[in-house]
Amino acid sequence: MKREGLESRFLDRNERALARAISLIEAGDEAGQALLQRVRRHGGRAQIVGVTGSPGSGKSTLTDALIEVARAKGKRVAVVAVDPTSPYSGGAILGDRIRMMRHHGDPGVFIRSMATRGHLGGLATATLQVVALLDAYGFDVIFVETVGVGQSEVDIVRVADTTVLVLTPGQGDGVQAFKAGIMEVADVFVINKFDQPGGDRLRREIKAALELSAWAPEAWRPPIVQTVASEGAGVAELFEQLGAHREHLLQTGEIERKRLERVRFEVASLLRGEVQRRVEAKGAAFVEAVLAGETSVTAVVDEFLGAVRS
Ligand SMILES: Nc1nc2c(ncn2[C@@H]2O[C@H](COP(=O)(O)OP(=O)(O)OP(=O)(O)O)[C@@H](O)[C@H]2O)c(=O)[nH]1
Ligand SMILES: [Mg+2]
Repeated sequence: MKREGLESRFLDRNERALARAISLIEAGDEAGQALLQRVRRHGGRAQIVGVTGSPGSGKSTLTDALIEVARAKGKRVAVVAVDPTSPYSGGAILGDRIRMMRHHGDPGVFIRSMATRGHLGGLATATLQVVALLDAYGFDVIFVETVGVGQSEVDIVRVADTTVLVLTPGQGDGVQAFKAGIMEVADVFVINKFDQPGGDRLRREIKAALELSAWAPEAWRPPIVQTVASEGAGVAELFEQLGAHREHLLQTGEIERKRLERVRFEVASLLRGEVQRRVEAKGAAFVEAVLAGETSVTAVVDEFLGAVRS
């Protein structure tokens, strides 16, 4: 009875119902999963944009500026700021919230910070499920801000429709990006803080790196956009490039593949979390048996999978 109420309020685009639904997902509550199952089919229209880059590169400032451009075009925008560094929302998230406060009261803008709580599959699964909710709710653009450090955060970016990699001049950032293997997932490169020295050089470095790849004729060639997010410079062009990439995804049919990939990733990360939990719950006996040569790791896994199946 109560659940049905939540569902219909959610589908009526009641913001408090949305906030409640997200809290249920974050807490790993069954009711959240049930709601998501029922509303998911309403999704599939939003453009999901991952915004990643080193700490302090200007991701939040840029996202905030993008909200402005998107709103001027009548788009409904949601932002999910993922903080993998702390299990509780820390100072950085608070800073983001305050910065984006000017959108408070605008029903076309929804901003949410995420941190790990009760969710079984960890932050990655919870984030994807929240994104699925926001999509079903009816936002046109969903920004997911993550710091490009940990592997799982990179993974979230891998399953966005469009991934924006924010780099800054003068920090050997380009080289760092190569190391993290994140260069390959970027659909749009942003050189933010272009008001600082070294922007042109970074641009040349990225260009040279891109030229090393063999591009199929119909492939999307990642553009390089230079911005001064704190002044809004270059942000309109960035927004245009996001639109161009979406157009490309629609024309090639890639958009559908991305959508399938997200669900696949959601299942995989939830499964990973569940397996981890069960292995930990199993105790130490099997470890001792492996160490004593009484059994093998593969035998333990077989036995374990058997137990999961039953
Ligand atoms: N000079 C200059 N400063 C900028 C620019 N964009 C952002 N900043 C400043 O850089 C600092 C960090 O910006 P944020 O937007 O918080 O960066 P972030 O990448 O979201 O940071 P984390 O979420 O902590 O990883 C802030 O003090 C911004 O005002 C820019 O284009 N030029
Ligand atoms: Mg930020």
